[in-house]
Amino acid sequence: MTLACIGLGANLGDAAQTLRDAFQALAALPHTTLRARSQLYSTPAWGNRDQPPFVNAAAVLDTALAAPVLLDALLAIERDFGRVREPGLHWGPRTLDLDVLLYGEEVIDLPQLKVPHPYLHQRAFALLPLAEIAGEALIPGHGRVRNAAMQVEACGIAPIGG
Ligand code: PH2
Ligand code: MG
Ligand code: MG
Repeated sequence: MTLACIGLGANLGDAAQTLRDAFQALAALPHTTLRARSQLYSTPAWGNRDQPPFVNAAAVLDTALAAPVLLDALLAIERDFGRVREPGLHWGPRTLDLDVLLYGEEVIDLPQLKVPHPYLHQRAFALLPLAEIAGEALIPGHGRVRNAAMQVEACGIAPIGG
């Protein structure tokens, strides 16, 4: 079993309700236990700023699924929640985004999956929720989640409850 940290995000439709439902979908994954879930956070859009603010959160899973299998399961959940990927639109709005942020302390470099998530250590919208439930987790090459969370600019990010 491996502790995998998942980032959740949404900024289309009822994003907060989508994330609550997505936690349940994560808990229902085969060979997987949902160990912890963060509060929901309202976050300004990062990267492509010309889009609505996001709701973000994080989950810790204890899973026997290999990382690529876990990724496929997350993409299937995204599709179940109505995510349509627009070719060529990077960092655009989405009904649900589920990212593998950490997979134990493994470094994974596959075409479809890079772990740790390449931008995790720069992204307050991912680090703040994760620090709430997995502050001690190690981001290979970047130290502990808690320390990384204290070093990023967290302007405009606010917890909005469960
Ligand atoms: N996801 C992105 C790009 N920008 N900004 C916020 N606040 N939250 C996100 O989840 C997010 C983003 C691409 O995955
Ligand atoms: Mg993402
Ligand atoms: Mg994604």
